[in-house]
Amino acid sequence: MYKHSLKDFDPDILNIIKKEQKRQEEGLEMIPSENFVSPAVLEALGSVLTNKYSEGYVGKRYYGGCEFVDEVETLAIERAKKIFGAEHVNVQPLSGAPANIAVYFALLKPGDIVLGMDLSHGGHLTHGHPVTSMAKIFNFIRYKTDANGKIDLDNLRAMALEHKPKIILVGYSAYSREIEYEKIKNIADEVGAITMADIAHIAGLIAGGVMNNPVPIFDVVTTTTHKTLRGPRGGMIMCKAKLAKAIDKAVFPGLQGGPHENNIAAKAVAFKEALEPEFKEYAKQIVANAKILETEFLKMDYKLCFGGTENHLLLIDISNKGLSGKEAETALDKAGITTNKNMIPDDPRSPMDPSGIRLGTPALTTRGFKENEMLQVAKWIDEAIMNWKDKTKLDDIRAQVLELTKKFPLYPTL
Ligand code: DSN
Repeated sequence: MYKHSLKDFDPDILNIIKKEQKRQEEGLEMIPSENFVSPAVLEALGSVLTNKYSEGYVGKRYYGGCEFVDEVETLAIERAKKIFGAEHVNVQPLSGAPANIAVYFALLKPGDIVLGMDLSHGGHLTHGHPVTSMAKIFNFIRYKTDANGKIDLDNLRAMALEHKPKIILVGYSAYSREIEYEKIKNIADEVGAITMADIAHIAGLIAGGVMNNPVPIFDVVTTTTHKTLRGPRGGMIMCKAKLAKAIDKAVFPGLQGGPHENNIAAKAVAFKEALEPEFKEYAKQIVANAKILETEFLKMDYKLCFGGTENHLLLIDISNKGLSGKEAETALDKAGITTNKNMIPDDPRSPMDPSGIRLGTPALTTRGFKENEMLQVAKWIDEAIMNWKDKTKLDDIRAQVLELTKKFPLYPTL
């Protein structure tokens, strides 16, 4: 029998995990797609469910011994249905990209047209960026935000009428505004398109009731489970019952093999957490915290793409501050604040050295940060950006960040 623990057997890996935990504890995590899962989610992830093969679906597996993973997967599905009001749920996608790819293969033929948002305007690579393999198979036409930084529905309608897409795709990675699903559904109906929303970034805000829910309206909705939804790394597809068979077949056997049942158990735990009343408070606070950043950055003459935020994230064009997104990301890292450099709409610079930074509030809100802390965070971000070449200043901010984070511990020490 196994006797060794990580501590005894592999101190190298344990030490790296400890360093990463320290980094997470001692810094301000502001990448909008990241979050901190609960110890209960971690426990499910690290469970013996990882040992089990279970190709197929509940009650229809290609392996024996699936009675308990069937129970796990059923709970995950039922809880997701309850949160989002979905007719059908597939919890097997390994992450957001495979979820989107599965939908394309389920519902499209090679060459079919998808109308999706341009990456630099807040879309996602898997929404048809030319570097992706999907762009070699399907025909993605990309729409953009207008001069005011909003999605212009008249333009979207005109594009839909012109291109007659098979799918109209909404849901974004950097766009910070609410989405008018009903109106988009009407456009899709006019041209006979399938409606698809990728709610990876905002799933937790929808679960918490602070953003519009496309699930009852749209044909198919994909998400990751590890962003605002605060579960393990993973994906999920929700759809109307009429599409269930095609979606399930596209996930398995079309794209994936054995589902990761430890991950699915952790999704189920996160979904249970999302059904608790406290999760509504959490979601509300995420948006309130983002609003504080919006107000403070506007006061300090930062250019907010899309005019501001109605969700958990802000995309900031920092070209008027005399540095690039990459330089800002590096300076903020040195100050103990983790963000990511990001393209702004029609960015004249390159993806590895763009004009913007993207930041968000889900992880800090999990830590317990509220309005007062966010005011301080906005101040530190500005100080780091304005003093990006000054090592002493950045060290000084980092020391202050450390003091604040000590008051908001995350996990027991390893
Ligand atoms: N990488 C994710 C994000 O940061 O938004 C999306 O896939």
